[in-house]
Amino acid sequence: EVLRGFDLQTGFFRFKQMKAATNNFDAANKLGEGGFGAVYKGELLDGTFIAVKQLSSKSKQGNREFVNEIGMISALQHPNLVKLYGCCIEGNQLLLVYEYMANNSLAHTLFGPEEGLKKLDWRTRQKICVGIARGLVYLHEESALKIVHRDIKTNNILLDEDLNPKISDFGLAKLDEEEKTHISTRVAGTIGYMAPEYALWGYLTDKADVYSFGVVALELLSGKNNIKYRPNENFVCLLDWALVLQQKGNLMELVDPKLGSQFNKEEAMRMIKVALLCANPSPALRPTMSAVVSMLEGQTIVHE
Ligand code: ACK
Repeated sequence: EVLRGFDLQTGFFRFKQMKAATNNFDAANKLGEGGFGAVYKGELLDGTFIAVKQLSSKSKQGNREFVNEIGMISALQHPNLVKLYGCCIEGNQLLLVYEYMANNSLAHTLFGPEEGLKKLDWRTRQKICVGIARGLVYLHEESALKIVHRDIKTNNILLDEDLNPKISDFGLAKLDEEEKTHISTRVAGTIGYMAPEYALWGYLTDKADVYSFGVVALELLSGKNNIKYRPNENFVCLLDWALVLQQKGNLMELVDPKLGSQFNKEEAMRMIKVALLCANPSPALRPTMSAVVSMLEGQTIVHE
């Protein structure tokens, strides 16, 4: 696949072309701000849409993560991971060029304007949930690198034109060591999605991603943001509320009322139970992502 602006000789995109593709990084083409800086929509001369991520700060940390991201992503290929077309390093400019994801992030669609949420019927939410899980199976178990993403959240799940989910933002990804454990020197992640052992002690294993996935699955099911949703002053987050409902035997109350009656109760219950297993405070008790996929697909019975 040859893309305009891509220099086959050097393997890099040319800055001039990226400037042209994004209309000189026009504010009107800005898709949003990510952890690294602004992301712009661009169009190559052959009509291919791209998303161009521009590193904003020249901080060492940022640069290191940026280069880390290039190395990581270019080695990864999976239908549930955002595809990296290439990068551009010219002067002090650092750009990452990705495939354009027409439906923005899952956070945008799930928590944004009402029209966004309308697209997310029950089947679509199931498809998104399993897709994210498959992307994580690939990262944790199938890719040669064995990667822990460290920052799985609805903002980092992008949706393509058919609402297929793809995991993005690998800047924080860390190589999973032999033992599948890693004591991190710097905790990076997002409050509301971070596993407790990682947030408190920097103890990082692939089970930290499993926890974050559990939170995302719960958000998908309820249409509510984990930290912004407070049913009343006794609860700090959606997850707390879910645990109370579990004890009361009222788990179905979690299902997004906007789904009306279009969802399948058995499937919804399975998704909630899997989400709660994943969000177990003890990492050892969380399932692996491949176990999650088989539970979501109904191949394995979910025990509480
Ligand atoms: O929720 P959003 O609209 O979707 O806002 C964020 C923003 O840029 C910062 O990350 C959007 N974004 C990131 N990568 C892409 C991409 N490949 N295609 C489309 N939008 C993207 C994201």
